[in-house]
Amino acid sequence: MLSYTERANYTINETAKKLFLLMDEKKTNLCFSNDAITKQKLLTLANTIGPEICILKTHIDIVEDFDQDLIVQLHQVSEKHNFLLFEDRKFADIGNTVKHQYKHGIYHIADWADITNAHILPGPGIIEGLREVGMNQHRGLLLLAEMSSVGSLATGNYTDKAVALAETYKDFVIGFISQKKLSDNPGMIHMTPGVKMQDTGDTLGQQYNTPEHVIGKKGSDVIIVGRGIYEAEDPLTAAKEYRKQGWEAYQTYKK
Ligand code: S5P
Repeated sequence: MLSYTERANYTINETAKKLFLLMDEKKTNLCFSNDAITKQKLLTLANTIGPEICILKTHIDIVEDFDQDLIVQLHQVSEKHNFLLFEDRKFADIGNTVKHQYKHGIYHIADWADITNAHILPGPGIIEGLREVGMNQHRGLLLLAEMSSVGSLATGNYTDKAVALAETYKDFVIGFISQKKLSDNPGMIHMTPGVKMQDTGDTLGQQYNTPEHVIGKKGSDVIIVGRGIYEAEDPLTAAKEYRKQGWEAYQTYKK
């Protein structure tokens, strides 16, 4: 297997290149899922966990006191600690609608999120719509090829279709949300949610695996961790541990 830096040569997408280089430079393949519902909590967590991560993932529409200043500050924190911003919007509509959802409304996601993601349920038009907006701003898109939850319908043919679509639109699609490595193209990045060291799941269908399982055994690239970090007694110590385990797992897997 190649290093993340070597893999940067296999993608033409600027955000993907930046991410691969950043991961090696900072020695982290940890994405923190910052699911805070207040501006202050979100920013405090971003500042605390920032030094440990390559990506900060948000659900911007759950923040009760959202305002434009949050975006300004989030951007500043991302520059200070050198990580990318990923808005976990999970677009799912026809091309023309997602184009507006990505660019307009109150969140203007395309203006600040380096990465966003989409379901492929509507077919290629959803990628084309997002691409019309995102390519001009050098953004990257992840396709939801698999999900971590019990009974997910994103399996088999559906998952294969996501891999094929990613190849067709590889100037904009940078990889997948998946539970394992799906593509043999080294330029595609696999990010895996459902990662926690202690629990095996929650009461609403979430299923957890360890960093070692996800990266070391399943060949994913980036671990996405939410409650494992922000509900820990000491979030920074927890983040350091996930970072260490995720990083070591890739170094072993790569050999
Ligand atoms: O299949 C998925 C895809 C995603 S993006 N399963 C997920 O859990 N996610 C997201 O990852 C989910 O929306 C949440 O923000 C995060 C997992 O959070 P945790 O607290 O369970 O680690």
